[in-house]
Amino acid sequence: MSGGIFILSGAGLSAESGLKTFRAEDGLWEDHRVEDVATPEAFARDPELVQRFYNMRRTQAAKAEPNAAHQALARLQAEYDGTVYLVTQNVDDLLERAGAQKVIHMHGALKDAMCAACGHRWPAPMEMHVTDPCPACGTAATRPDIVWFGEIPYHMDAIQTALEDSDLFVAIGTSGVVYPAAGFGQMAQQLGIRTVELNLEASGARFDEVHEGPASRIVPAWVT
Ligand code: BV8
Repeated sequence: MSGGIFILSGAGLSAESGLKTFRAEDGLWEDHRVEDVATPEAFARDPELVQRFYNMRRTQAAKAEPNAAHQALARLQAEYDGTVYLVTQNVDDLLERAGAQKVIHMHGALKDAMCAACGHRWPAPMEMHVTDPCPACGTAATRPDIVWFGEIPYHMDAIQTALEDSDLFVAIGTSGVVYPAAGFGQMAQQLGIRTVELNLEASGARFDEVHEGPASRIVPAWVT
């Protein structure tokens, strides 16, 4: 059995499926910086504005199709004779829809809803409103099951274990700006793991190997 392959993906993996990245030239939504909308403070201040932002993202993600990069990663996970850990910062479900069996969504997922009062989770409807009562406790405190800036990412223990089980770390389509995800490459290097970047343009972070180009071309090429 070969060693694990730890694959961290960011918005660049889904860019060619038509889903905007965070730091694209505009990177704004309804004149709001994403960082100003994806926060608990924004939700407390104007919950319907935040719900509208995620309703738009959820609708866009549902209309998007997995691209060749998602498909190549799902194939790798199915065919590799070791474990392929697909750790994603993305909240879309394109890897799952490409056939990936296990995806670690460290920043949550658009397809899930959560109750801010009792923590109950359920499949999110396409359109969510904060007045929607929680199916478990009935409180009108519905929120997207998304990790906002200032909140603790999900599955951090599983991610640490996956890194320690891997002998290759690959970062795909991520600018390496947001922590703790941005620190995983350095953790890999400290563990003596070989690190590879696949990105439209090199992010500038230190990797043993860098491949530049669109994910839909360079990910399938790298996987084969
Ligand atoms: C936490 C869900 C504590 C929401 C997201 C000061 C210094 C350091 C850190 C901080 C600081 N102040 C605050 C912090 C912490 C903060 C942070 O890092 N802030 C940044 C802005 C400095 N982090 C947090 O708050 C995190 N929580 O720290 O808790 C803690 C931590 C650990 C343990 C205990 C406690 C929570 C952060 C999560 C926020 N939620 N997403 C939503 O989606 O709406 S973050 C969101 O932005 C994404 O999930 C992703 O993580 C990030 C965007 O990054 P990318 O995915 O890389 O996208 P980006 O647009 O930046 O880049 C696109 C890339 O794609 C580019 O490289 C481009 O070249 C490439 N590309 C484009 N097209 C293509 C392509 N590549 C290939 N092919 C293409 N076609």
